[in-house]
Amino acid sequence: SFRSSTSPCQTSSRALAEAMQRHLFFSQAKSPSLATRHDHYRCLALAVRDRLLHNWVDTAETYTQAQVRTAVYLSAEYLLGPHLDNNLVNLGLRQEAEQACHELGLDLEELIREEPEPGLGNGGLGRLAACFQESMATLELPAIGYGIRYEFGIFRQQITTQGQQESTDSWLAQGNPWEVIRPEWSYPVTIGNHTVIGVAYDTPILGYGVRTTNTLRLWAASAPEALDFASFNAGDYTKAVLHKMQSETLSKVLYPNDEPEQGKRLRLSQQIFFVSCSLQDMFRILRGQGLPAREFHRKFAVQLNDTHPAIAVAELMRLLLDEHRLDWDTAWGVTTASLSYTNHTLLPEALETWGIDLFQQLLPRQLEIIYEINARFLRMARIRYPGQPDKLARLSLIEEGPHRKVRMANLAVVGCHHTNGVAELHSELLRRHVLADFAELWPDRFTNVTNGVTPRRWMAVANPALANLLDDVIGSHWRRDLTHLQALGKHTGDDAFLQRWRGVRDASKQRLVQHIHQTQGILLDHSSLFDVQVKRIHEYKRQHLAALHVVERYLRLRNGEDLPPRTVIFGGKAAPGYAMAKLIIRLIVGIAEIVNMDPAMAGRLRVVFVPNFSVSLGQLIYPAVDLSEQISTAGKEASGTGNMKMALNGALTIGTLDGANIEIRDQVGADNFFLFGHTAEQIHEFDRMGYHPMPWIEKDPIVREVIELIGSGHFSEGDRDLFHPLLANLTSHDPFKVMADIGDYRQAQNHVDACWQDPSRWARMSVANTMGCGFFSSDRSIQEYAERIWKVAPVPVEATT
Ligand code: 26Y
Repeated sequence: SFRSSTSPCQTSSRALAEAMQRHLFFSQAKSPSLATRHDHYRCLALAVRDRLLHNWVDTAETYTQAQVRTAVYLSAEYLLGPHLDNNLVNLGLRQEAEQACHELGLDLEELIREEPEPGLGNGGLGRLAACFQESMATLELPAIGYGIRYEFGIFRQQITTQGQQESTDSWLAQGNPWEVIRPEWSYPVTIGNHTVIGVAYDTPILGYGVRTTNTLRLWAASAPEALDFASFNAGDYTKAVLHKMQSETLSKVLYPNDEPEQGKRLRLSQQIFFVSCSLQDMFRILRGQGLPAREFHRKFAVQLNDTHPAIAVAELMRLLLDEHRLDWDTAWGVTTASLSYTNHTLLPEALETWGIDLFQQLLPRQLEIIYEINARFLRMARIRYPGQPDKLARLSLIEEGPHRKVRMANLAVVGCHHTNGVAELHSELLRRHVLADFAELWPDRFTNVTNGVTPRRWMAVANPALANLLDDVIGSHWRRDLTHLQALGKHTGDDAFLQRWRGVRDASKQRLVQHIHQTQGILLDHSSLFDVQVKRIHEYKRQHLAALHVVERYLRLRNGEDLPPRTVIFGGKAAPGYAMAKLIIRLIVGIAEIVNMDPAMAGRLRVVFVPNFSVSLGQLIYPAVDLSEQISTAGKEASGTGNMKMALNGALTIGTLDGANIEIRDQVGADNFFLFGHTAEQIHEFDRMGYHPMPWIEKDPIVREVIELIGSGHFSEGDRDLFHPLLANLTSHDPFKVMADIGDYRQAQNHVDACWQDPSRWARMSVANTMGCGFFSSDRSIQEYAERIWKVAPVPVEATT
């Protein structure tokens, strides 16, 4: 049969090498002498794709035959990272690929680096969606991910002396071997007086060690007509293609912000575009299985990744009412039984709202439905809370005032059967503050599902040396059940093991040293303590707190103090319009410049800003971290997931009692965690009583010296004005309480230095971190969603083709 060339018995390295050669000719249309490295990458990718197709097709077939209940993830972002290495690991083909490349005189690692990563997300929320897709497949859950196929993902960041420079990310420029276009599955979406067509592009999501290969279906926007012939014939060529261009703009680019911008027409259009296509696709699947629309909620459990897809509440109602002709009560029953909502932020200013005028223009029917949902909801709430207009005003889906707005979080809570936060503290604060009125009304709707990360990408792929060591010591089962890491407990007293542990960590650090040397020309000392903060740049994440501490160390070293050698590494993108975040980058770059030039700092202190932090760079950096900086103002970071990736790979955390840090500390033990800072409760009290940073600054001579030095232009070529906005903010308002925490942070850092001086103690603490992190697998998170919220069960995939 035509499939015989890719049957599983021929996945040997020889067969893989031959498949690559075949693809060079039949897919790339090249002779070996003309082949570029990218050609070779594509040949390998296509050969791997051939080998996963059976599983992918069998999975679809199984799901269709078995009429299974399906989890649907709706997310505006998927920060997938490169596919090749992950797919090799999940297929169990990593070694064969290495051998095949060797036989062809190629270097697998080099080919892996050729893949442009699909950066279809901003940060934590998008990466979580990607980890969740992989875990759902690994747990053999019938699942579909839906999103947007942005032609341009998150911008590329360059760092100059001027700070961050952005350029476009053309990840599709050389084609994408991992997607399959499905022109037969396309749907119209009407926005204002335009209709846009969404076309499906499917990407396989491979489970680890199972046949299950689920689908991530991303929508690309296209125009119903390529040309307006009336305009064309009249000679107006621009007008003839205008509508096509406008339509395609919809999936052109990812918004590079992780906080909402008011009133962006294109962003609201993107949301309805991908939500409507996805829901129409689900009705198509439902119909294919011979099920009526009123059974929608029995077939699908739909998770909303934050409020970006919350318009689904109104759009699902519209489809049920207008297209499928259900009555209101039946439609509402189906909608609320189908949808559930995850919140990812506590910052009240980050809750999405849309101006009524814009909504009316773009989505008049959906607005009408929202008004009706609100009227019925408030009628019920008025009976529950008679004579409490303030409460009703807070519950309302509409924010009143001169500019009325639709509150998407309220719409999501009202239209969903469950609302969850992403870490214990976050869920607690949601119930107590942000969504308190709703939690009082419907306590049973609120729950917590603590985030997790996939151990395949973040350990097996990113840290093969550690994976090998674990396999030797505790067996290989940790890849499927991360709680097996507990078994490391038996080996913490074993010196030979600890020696190997340190060897693994050292090798990861050397790998990073080599990369930074090659890309930035800075030579780092791998034996120094690697102190790392990589994440989006935000004031609440407090990169400036870490930067001020670096300046303090610089001063102390200049004063002759003897501190253990440190390398402080920063990385992360700032939203292009976020001036303060960009200024923080300039401060770090300015400090790095001075510190790294100063002969007195040689061998003692190095500061690096790694440009363009990404999933691929994360895979390189996380395994090399000794000290993980998780220093957000308590009560601001919903969860964090980088904190998990670092601890899992053996880093020790210096952190506040915020987000999942609290649970990490519980799991790894307080002795193995450097805690500092005020609690969320205390921070809340500051805000209630009126906070001022000045008293904290007055009693801290060191911080005064640090601020003065920065203000003197020492890190800005004598420019005393450059950092003024930052310093003025810290000394007058300090909204994120940097000054209240910096003294305690210093103490914790001193404790870090002391522990680092005892290498075997540090190694034991490092092992304790990996050992304790079994809980933070996204498999565990997904199991919780599946059992408690979705009621979706595993369906193993049989070989059918
Ligand atoms: C409204 C739009 C511009 C927007 C786009 C992206 C708003 C927010 C975001 C992204 C938010 C985000 O990444 N939140 C993070 O989610 C992670 C996964 O749950 C958490 O670990 C992390 O604490 C939280 O900041």
